[in-house]
Amino acid sequence: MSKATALAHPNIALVKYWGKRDVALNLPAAPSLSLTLAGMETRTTVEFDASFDGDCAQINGAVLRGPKLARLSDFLERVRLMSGEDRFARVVSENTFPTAAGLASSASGFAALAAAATQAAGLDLTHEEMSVLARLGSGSAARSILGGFVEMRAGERADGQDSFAVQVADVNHWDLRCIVAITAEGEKSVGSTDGMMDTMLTSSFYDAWIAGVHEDMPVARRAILERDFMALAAVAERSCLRMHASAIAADPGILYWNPATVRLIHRIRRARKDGLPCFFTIDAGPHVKVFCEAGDRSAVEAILKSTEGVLGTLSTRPGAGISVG
Ligand code: 2P0
Repeated sequence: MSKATALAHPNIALVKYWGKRDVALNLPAAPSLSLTLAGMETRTTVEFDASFDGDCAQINGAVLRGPKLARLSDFLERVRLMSGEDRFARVVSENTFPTAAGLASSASGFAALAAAATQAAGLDLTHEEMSVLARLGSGSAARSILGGFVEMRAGERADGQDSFAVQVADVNHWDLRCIVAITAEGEKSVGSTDGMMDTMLTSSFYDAWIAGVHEDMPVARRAILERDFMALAAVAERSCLRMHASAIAADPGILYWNPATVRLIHRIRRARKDGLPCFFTIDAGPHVKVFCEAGDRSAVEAILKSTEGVLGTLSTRPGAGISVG
């Protein structure tokens, strides 16, 4: 078979990934922990054909060029080396959510690409091998290979073969909701890869941030396994704010938030104080993701929708890992 289609979901980190121990291999400096989300998805078709004279790709109908095409082509080259496939590929990908705006499109994008490209090239990889491959495209993509609650291992080996994602709890473990409040249109000003690199090289808070991640991981893992919402709220907000603090302390400082982002932080904390169990997290963009239990979804949505500067909301729930076909 030289053509295959795969589906992948984004994931939202509860303990964030922000820093690499090896830039070329995309090896994270510390572990991270995420929830894979149904309700947003990437569907990608890869076709290898002898008539193509180069790799080509489109995402949501737009033709990819320049550095973005080069990043995708480098990834396909790895698949060609692994499989012996020597033809170029055409990649057609659709996201059901805004691309490159802090909604983890590179996570679901490279997870779906890894699954579709390996299938089209005739490879049969384990989830671990698929996660290692997806990581080479984008660090967070390694987590989207699996469903439910997922831990990314930083690993220690220089070749990165021990740096892959493992499942902590499956998609049915805890019926949480994650409501995304969209607070801006268009692509963010500083991409994750660049923002992370600037933080590593120039932030005086970077070492303290990484040290804190190692403490947060067992706390978050236990909160998930025991379904302790308030414990998860505390560790997830702490991880989010410390990650952003490390970026803000870069030189020049990187600030992903807009006024609506800050407004939402205050509203969510106030709602929690008033008795509604919910917490926020924010990635490399201005949107705010709010977690709650299934029964509190409409109350949380009402708060988000009534906040000035919120352009819309997306409701998501625990999702499955990659699927092919
Ligand atoms: C995360 N983010 O854990 C963190 C929180 C953004 C903020 O993983 O350079 O696009 O491709 O490895 O995967 C975004 O980082 O970066 C990310 P690369 P990626 O979800």
